[in-house]
Amino acid sequence: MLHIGVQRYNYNHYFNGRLDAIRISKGIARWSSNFTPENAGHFETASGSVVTIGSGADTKLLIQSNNTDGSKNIEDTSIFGKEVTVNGDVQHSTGANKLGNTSLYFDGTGDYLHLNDSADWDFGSGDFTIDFWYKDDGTV
Ligand SMILES: [Ca+2]
Repeated sequence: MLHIGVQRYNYNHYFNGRLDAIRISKGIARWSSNFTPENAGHFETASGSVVTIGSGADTKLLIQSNNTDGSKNIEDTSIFGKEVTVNGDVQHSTGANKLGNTSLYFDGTGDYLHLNDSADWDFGSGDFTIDFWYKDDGTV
């Protein structure tokens, strides 16, 4: 399985902050040289919406946040459409969005996303890329 937002070892360290445009890619090293994030072809905004570029078969998971404030309707918009289960109250939230209307807010208490086990999470010895936007609301 894959959990996003919690340390799986003992389930008592939860992420407090925001994530946006979470993408897991297998079989491709997307960022192999210096780049400027806004212009790197990852996502771009057009006509007020988020446009995904490069969401082909290499993209095994893509969780964007472009929803209404407070919505818990969190979806994998890769072509695989994996089921995303919300634990706690992970939700789309306005106020600190990076791409689209919202980002995913994790309040630091019991919040994480669950995805079922998949061979897509086993990277083996090949190339892979995990990328996302991140804003920490907690204290270390
Ligand atoms: Ca919570």
